[in-house]
Amino acid sequence: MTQDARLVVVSNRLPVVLHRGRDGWTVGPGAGGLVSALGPVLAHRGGLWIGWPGVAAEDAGELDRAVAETTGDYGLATVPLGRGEVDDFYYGFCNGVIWPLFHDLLGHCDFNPRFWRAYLEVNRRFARVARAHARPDDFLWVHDYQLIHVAECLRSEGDQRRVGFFLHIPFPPLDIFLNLPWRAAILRALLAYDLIGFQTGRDQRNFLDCLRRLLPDIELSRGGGLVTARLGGRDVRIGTFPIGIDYDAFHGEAASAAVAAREAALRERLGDVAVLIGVDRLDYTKGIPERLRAFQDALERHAELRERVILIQLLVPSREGVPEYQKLKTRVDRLVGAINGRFGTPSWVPVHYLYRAVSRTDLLALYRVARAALITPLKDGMNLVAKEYCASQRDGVLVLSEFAGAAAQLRGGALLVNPNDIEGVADAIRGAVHMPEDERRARMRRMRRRVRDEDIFWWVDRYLRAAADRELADLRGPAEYLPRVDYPPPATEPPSGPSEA
Ligand code: GDG
Repeated sequence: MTQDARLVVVSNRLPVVLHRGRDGWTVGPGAGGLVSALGPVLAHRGGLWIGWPGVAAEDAGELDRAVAETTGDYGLATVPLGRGEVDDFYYGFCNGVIWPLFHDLLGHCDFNPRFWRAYLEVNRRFARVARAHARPDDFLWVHDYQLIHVAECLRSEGDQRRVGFFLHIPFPPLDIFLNLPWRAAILRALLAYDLIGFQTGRDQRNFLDCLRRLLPDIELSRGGGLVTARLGGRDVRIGTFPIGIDYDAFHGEAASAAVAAREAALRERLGDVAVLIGVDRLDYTKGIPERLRAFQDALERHAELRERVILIQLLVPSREGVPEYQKLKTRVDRLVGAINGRFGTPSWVPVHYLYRAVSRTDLLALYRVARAALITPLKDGMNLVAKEYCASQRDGVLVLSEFAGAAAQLRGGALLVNPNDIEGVADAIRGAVHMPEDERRARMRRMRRRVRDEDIFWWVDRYLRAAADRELADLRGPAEYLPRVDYPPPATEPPSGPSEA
């Protein structure tokens, strides 16, 4: 790829907001970090974004034409999906197989062979649309677990253009990966790319481990921050590219008058309490019940927190048609009710629970008002909320799961917790509430610097430089985060469980 090759982005969803009016569809530009980072690159080099518009083909009507005619800085092309495909490909394989498996949650997987066939068929369709629209010297950048097979589909048609892949979610360890009935096909499909990007050193290590153990003939070599895998005469480069946010946009908007007004109104209504926030899509990977149990334990064991703290838990509805997600919602509803019933008083409700999306202004006001953000996923590719909180705050505390990709970059300032350790998270909540202001500021300053320096534009630039074989020497990503185990234990460490004697 030359440095100025046209860029074609391929992702499951197109970055558009759709509205169906009486006169048909109106299509507006989408918001979000990926769009704001890739938009200027696409506009500058000329480019195209290919994806599913988010409406089943049977309901789409004139949608494809409306999307194609949308004039922006770059082109859009749609991949139509029928209702059955949305069920089997999107809900079935993507969200019922790869999503849980890659988050180490084997018990949530439904390895239905029909889902696999739909996955292959839809990936083939994405590849066909890409071939129809892309020029031979374009660079194709395929995003995420929904589209692992696109490069292989292209190769099977004799297409040798350069294609890169970025995995937004974690890559699982070998023993988990081996459970996948289609493990060999998935591994081979990944090796059809020219560059594979992971969020963290952990994910890259897991992937390389799978390659080493399952493909003994593979040759791996390191250089300039990347690993090159050589197999069957092909080279595939592999690297760690932690995704960032549009720091300036968040930082600037968080300081705006509109957000300040919302924050002041919120503060006045909430009174003199320390506000903790949780902001998540409703998903079983996000550790929401575990977090609520930790909050409950904090109120139980640290009675001084009662009537002094509240938790505002924002849950954005997601994959609502899936029974798994409905069950989770019921569990969360019950836990919230139990905590409020057990600890609430006529003048104090411990958990404020919102089950909907809020506006960006309201989200930023929440970030601003919060003494601490509780970000405790069981596993997460990165977790952008952690970074957005840092960009919006001056003296808040970030309680962050060791298993969020963001831990590798934010370990210098966050209170890192194991989300399964209910008492440990409860103690971190207490620590956050009692932390002196100068320590809070110092920790937040360290994290903010990192989020600012390693923002979404840094991410795009590093990936595209790696794709163009340029200046690899400074490409090294953040070191993998692993908790430390002291041996022998320091004299002050309390025993962690009942003695076995
Ligand atoms: C995948 C990976 C990886 C949330 N509530 C509202 C709202 N949000 C926005 C946040 C944030 C985004 O949604 C959530 O991003 P995450 O990174 O936390 O999570 P996933 O959706 O699971 O994303 C993840 C990511 O891809 C990027 O690579 O970090 O690990 O799972 O931006 O701000 N936005 C508004 N209202 C809400 O109520 N406006």
